[in-house]
Amino acid sequence: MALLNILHFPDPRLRLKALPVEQVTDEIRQLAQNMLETMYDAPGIGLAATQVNEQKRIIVIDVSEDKSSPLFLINPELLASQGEREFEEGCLSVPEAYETVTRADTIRVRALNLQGDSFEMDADGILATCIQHEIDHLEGKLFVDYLSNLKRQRIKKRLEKHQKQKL
Ligand code: GNR
Ligand code: NI
Repeated sequence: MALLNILHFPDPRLRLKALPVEQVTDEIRQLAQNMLETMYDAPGIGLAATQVNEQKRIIVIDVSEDKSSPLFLINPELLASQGEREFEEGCLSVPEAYETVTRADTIRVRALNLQGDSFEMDADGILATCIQHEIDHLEGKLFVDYLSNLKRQRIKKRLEKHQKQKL
């Protein structure tokens, strides 16, 4: 197991579109487990491979209080979405920014599990929000893209300043 480095906005690598996983190999399983460990360590409720500089369509999620419900979604597809729901979102790639985003309230998703088997699931509430947030990452999209230009620029300036202090 290993902790992976999480990229921060406005890193251009967060804008890359992830490629489908052709086969769920031991290497993919290892990456997914390392992503889960990195997410728990952060701590966060979801992580997309794009955030750890891997352009592969892999998502890990656990919205439980006690790390009891890890969920691995490989090549996730949004099959259906219904309704609207506002949620205060944050992102491990956009530290210390929390803003309200409107997304679908109920979704149906198809994905491969760690065994490489296809499955479908319905989600609502925070799980539905999180899955949509993570699928966005695989498309190179961030929650700040839903905000006004002014808000996004403010967040960008603040994080760029942070980044410079570390160099
Ligand atoms: O940890 C996270 N919390 C969160 C809260 C509201 C909506 C989405 C999220 S996902 C985020 C972790 C993350 O950045 N995943 O990409
Ligand atoms: Ni995120």
